[in-house]
Amino acid sequence: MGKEIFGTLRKILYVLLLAFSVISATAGTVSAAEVIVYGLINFGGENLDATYDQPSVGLNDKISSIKVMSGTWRFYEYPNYGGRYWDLGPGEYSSVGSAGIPDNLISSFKQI
Ligand SMILES: [Ca+2]
Repeated sequence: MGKEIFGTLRKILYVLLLAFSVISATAGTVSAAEVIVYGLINFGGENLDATYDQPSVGLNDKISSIKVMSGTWRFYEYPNYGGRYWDLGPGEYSSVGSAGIPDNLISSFKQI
C-alpha cells in the first residue's frame, strides 16, 4: 500500500517535471526572438522593439526598415496577419524594399 502511493507520487512528479521543461523550452524560444521596426529607412524615425507577435502594429502602414535581432518573423500586409506576407530571418534591412517588401505597407507581424 505504502509502496503504491510512493510509486504514484513518483509518476506525478515525473509528469510535472516533463510539463515544466516543455513550458521552459517554449518560454525560452519566445523571449529569445526580437525584432525592431522603424518608421523611416536606415533605422530612423519612430521605432518599435518587439519580442512578441503584433496583430495590429503601432507603426501601421509606416514601416520602412527592419532589424531582425533573432528568430524568423512573418510580416503581413493587413492587420491580424492578413494579405500578402514576407518572411525575414536575422539581419539588418535598411529599407524594406531591399527585402522585397513595399514601403509603408506592413500592418502586422508574428514570429514563425
Ligand atoms: Ca515610413
